Amino acid sequence: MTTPGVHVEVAEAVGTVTFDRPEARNALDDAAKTALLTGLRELAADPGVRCVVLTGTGAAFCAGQDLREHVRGLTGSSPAEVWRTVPEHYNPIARTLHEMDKPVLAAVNGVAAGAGASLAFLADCRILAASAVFTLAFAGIGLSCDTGSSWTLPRLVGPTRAMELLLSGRRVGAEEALAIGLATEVVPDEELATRVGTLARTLAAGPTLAYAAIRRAVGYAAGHDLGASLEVEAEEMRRTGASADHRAAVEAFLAKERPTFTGT
Ligand code: T3D
Repeated sequence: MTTPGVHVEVAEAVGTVTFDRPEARNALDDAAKTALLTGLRELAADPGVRCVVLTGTGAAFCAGQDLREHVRGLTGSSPAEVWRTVPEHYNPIARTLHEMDKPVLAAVNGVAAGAGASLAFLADCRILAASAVFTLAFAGIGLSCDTGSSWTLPRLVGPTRAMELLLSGRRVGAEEALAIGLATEVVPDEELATRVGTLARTLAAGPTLAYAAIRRAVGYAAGHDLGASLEVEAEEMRRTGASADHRAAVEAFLAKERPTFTGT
């Protein structure tokens, strides 16, 4: 599916969402945000898609909110309308990424700024090109933070570093991102697509129900105490224990064979 600003394609059980406004560093205007939300919802609902990848065209991953469109809104006849984009676009986009029952990878090919960085932080793994950069650009334009970064960033790097990055908006290069826990892996620029493709296809051929359960358990535990988290772990073990993939995998183990996962 190709819509203005965002391209979505599915191949080999991997759904790839590409931010595609390279003339604006893939900044998100209303059309792009609508296409992003629609595309993510379709990928989330499609049982044939077992891994989702986010990436960008050209020099950037995503520069966050399109500031030209934003200023047009602020200086138009209904400036308050501008802020509807947070509940109507950014929040459901963040929830869809966080709640979908399949792993999400961010292939961060260049700069990820503002909400663009927040989108990458919602992924399970961030594979960075060596030239990629994060910048929490919100305060630099006099704004608070959004798209889940108040929730994800402290969990990724701790509250002290999160506050420093949000207050300063400074650029965090790939090697620093790896050192502080913002990146899963850093690869040479020219190897990013190959590395992410291999990882995405590996995950897409994996135990999808178990991956979804792990996502839910880790997400739940981030906001609950040990006792409650143990209860959720028990429930997810019961759920995944009833799956065809679990049954087939333990039988394959005992037969000293490699398991084949169907995602069921
Ligand atoms: O209601 C709401 O809207 C609130 C929601 C807010 C969520 C947010 O995301 S707030 C944060 C918004 N993003 C930013 O503040 C980042 C702004 N961009 C930059 O700081 C830099 O452009 C980058 C660090 C991303 C990249 O720098 P660089 O040197 O590689 O590129 P550049 O020369 O600055 O930009 C290249 C072009 O992209 C340029 O256009 P031009 O002059 O060639 O016609 C520039 O204006 C355009 N561009 C970059 N970012 C945006 C953008 N155009 C619109 N919106 C952008 N965010």
